[in-house]
Amino acid sequence: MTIDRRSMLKFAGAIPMIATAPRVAWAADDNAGRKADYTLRIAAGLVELAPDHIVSTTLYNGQFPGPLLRFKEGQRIVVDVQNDTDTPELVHWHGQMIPSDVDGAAEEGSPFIPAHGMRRIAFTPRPSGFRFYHTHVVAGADLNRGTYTGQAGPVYIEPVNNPGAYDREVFVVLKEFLPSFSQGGDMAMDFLVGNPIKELQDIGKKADEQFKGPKGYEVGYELFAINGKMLGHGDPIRVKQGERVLFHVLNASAGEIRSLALPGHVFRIVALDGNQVPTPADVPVLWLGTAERISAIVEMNRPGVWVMGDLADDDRGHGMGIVVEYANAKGRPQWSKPKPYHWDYTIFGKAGGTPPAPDETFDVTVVKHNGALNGFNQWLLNGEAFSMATMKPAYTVHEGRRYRFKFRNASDDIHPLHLHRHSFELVRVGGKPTAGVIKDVVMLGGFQEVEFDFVADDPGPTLFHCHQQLHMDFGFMAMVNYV
Ligand SMILES: [Cu+2]
Repeated sequence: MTIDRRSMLKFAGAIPMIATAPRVAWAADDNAGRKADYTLRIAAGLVELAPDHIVSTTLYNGQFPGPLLRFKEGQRIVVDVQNDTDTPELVHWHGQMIPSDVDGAAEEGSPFIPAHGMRRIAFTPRPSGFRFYHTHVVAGADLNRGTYTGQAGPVYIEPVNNPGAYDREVFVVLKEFLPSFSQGGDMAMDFLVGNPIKELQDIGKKADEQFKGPKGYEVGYELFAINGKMLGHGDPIRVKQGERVLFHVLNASAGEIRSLALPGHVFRIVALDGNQVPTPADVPVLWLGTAERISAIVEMNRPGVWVMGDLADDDRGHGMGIVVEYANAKGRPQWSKPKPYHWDYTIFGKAGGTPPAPDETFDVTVVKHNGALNGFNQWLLNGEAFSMATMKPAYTVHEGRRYRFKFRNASDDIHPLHLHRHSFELVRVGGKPTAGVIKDVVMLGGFQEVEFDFVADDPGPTLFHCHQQLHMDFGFMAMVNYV
């Protein structure tokens, strides 16, 4: 998925790959009769991760990742979604502020795309930046459903003004394949800044005493890939000395946290979740929770053939990497492990800035009930697991007001918290105050706290959830409802 800026327009024009006109009359649709700008076809297909590793999964337009969709901010688009599978589907437009009925979450009232049926979706893309689209169905115990499949693809919404001081743009989609359940329990990861809070550890310990027994299920993966190819099997990213390459990195995992390093090079982070950061900063390693995006510029000043890959040797060894090759460089791709680096969102914030005081704060404590649901962990927010029957827990907001979520994690898992249809501003992460960092997913560390603000500026039912598929399916969701 390497594209130079010149060929971009050509590429964008080629995207409506399947231009089948819908044979259904679209009543009450202002776009009736108009041809769709894009068509997405959901169907089973094969991904050749490597010649001896061909996996079968559900895909968009028969490919992984799904086609890069380039929209223009404020320019209304029409997408036809054809579902050629046996089960109803949903396409969620992650990171966009669009109406609830097209956002793609059943909890918000978006209609399903029926099995072997079609739905036309029309909306005005916003805000500009790096977004993505993915399925939003419940997988539960079915690892052939939801984000365990290959249903994910990048979206880039062109801003009205495009400043970007770079020579080339490369989209990088990180994804695991062949999931399976295990009960060993994941290894705790300690790459986030901040320290565990004793009070939260005590709450977690009490819950663990109540829910003893074997560890709840976790999901592990056999194969790993960047842009749908295992390390060494796709085309390398070909660069020239002195070039400034803008990487748009998406963690399209169903629940893994990913790291990415390019030996001898630094990433200058310019945007998080598609939103420009107040203070671009150089980092040796990218860390991305599930569904997070990072846009970073790398100055190509160390000729050679390199592996850009995950820090975890096992995951990289099973495919999580891609070769970066300088013009005229030869030899085997080189990897070296960077020094340990702690991920800190606040370094990208506005120095000395303080977000405005919120009109109201929602305090939410996250507790795990180990193995409570037939061996699956159940997740509770202030003692309540999400239920589709009651649509609770729920938080009520008034349009125009500013709200603060304060999450307290009484578990050792890291949770990538995601709010639909709104962006939020980080207020405090790992004990450090910050301002000006606008995101739609943020990692909540084990036994830590995170605070973020959002302005209720997009009326309509709005879903909040942990982006770990296994967590959201077993309780870790809530509604935000406008009065
Ligand atoms: Cu979670």
